[in-house]
This record gives sequence, C-alpha cells and structure tokens, in this order.
Amino acid sequence: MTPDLFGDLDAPPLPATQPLAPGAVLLRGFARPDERALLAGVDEVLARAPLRHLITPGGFRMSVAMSNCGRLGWVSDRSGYRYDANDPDSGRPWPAMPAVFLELAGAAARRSGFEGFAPDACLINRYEPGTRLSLHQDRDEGNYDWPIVSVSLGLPAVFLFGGPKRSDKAQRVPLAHGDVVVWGGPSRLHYHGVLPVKEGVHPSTGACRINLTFRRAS
Ligand code: MD3
Ligand code: FE
Repeated sequence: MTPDLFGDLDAPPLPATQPLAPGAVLLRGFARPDERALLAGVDEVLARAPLRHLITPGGFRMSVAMSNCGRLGWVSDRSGYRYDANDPDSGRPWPAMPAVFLELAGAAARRSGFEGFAPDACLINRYEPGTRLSLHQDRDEGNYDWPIVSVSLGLPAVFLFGGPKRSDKAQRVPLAHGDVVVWGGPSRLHYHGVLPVKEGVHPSTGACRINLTFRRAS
C-alpha cells in the first residue's frame, strides 16, 4: 500500500459543520483541541472578575452566573441592559480577552463565512444543574452584521432556537462540550434560550456548564 495515497486517511477529520438555519452553523467539537487553554483562560478571567448573578431590569436575580472579558462587558441591573467598559462590582475595566479566545472565535467565524470577526466582548455564563436561560433576543450590540459565536464547555444542555418572534416554534439543539455555534445573518436576532441543565459531573468542568459568547458590541 502506498503511504502517500492513503496517509491522509489517518489525519483527524475536520469537525462536521452542520447548518441549523440560514446564517446559523453548528461546528461540533470545534473547541475541543483548545479546551484546556480555554478553561485556563476562564479561570484567569474569573479570578479578576468573579461570577455574579445579575439583576434584571424587572428586579429578578438571574439564575445563570455571569462575568465578562474584553473591552466591553454585558451587564444588567434595575436601570436596564447594556455593555460597559467597567465591571460594576470592582469599578475596573474587564480583564483582557485571552489570546486563545480571540483566535478560536475568529477561526469559527471564518469557517462559517465571516472573515475578520474581531469580538470586543466575551460574556461568560455558568450554569449549575437546574439553571436555565429563558427565551430572549440579543439586541444590545451596536451592529447586527457580525455574528455571535458561542462555545459550550462542560455539562451538556439543550438549546432552544426559535425564530424572529417569541411565539415562533423553537427547535431543540443538544449542545455538548466543545461545540461551537456561529449565529449570523438572518438568525442573528432569533429568539433563543437554554433548558434547565441536568444534574451531572463533567471531567473538565465538574458540576457545571460554561458558555462563552463572543460579540462585537460596538
Ligand atoms: C442565537 N447564551 O448569553 S449561546 C446569551 O448557552 C445566550 O449560554 C446561551 O443566549 C448559553 O445571550 C446560548 C447561543 C446563542 C447566543 C446568541 C444568539 C445563540 C444565539 C444570538 C442569536 C441567535
Ligand atoms: Fe442570548
């Protein structure tokens, strides 16, 4: 057998890319090669900007615990939702985005047809078992031409992906450790949410799911 003819079969396959809807691409396992560096980056960021439960404008405590890195961070309080350059808990700028975050987000966007994606905000969401995120749109960003890139780490979850109206029927998309989704084009403003995360323990994160969302906020 000629190694030159068949050697490529030994190379790891590229992750499957799966279109979910116009503009939405699921890259199964795309973040797995970087999982250790990503989780080290998460630890670094959280050491300087700890997770917290934000209060919604309506006065409810969010069950998802959140923090941010990058030039801007997403925050919520009684006065509304916004992006802010400073962490309201410390008054200091959010930690810089680790290089591996930027590289992964750029590579995923490129693979999905968005060349030149340079996120200025990364929201870190931590779900413990039972935590959910109710149906919402992401519309606090300045420009909807750029996609949002999401990276799932740790425990699996069922993601709800709806349409442009809250009442549109939502498809259920199971998301596992290392999955990356690029949400752009017509799907950018679709309603979405996360069903309550089931009890479990993941070898990389323990009893939680971590989601990173990369955004161009300004
Ligand atoms: C589809 N986070 O932080 S990521 C959020 O798993 C958020 O933590 C979820 O929704 C999570 O705002 C889902 C997937 C996602 C993010 C943004 C989207 C899907 C999206 C924007 C438009 C359409
Ligand atoms: Fe969202």
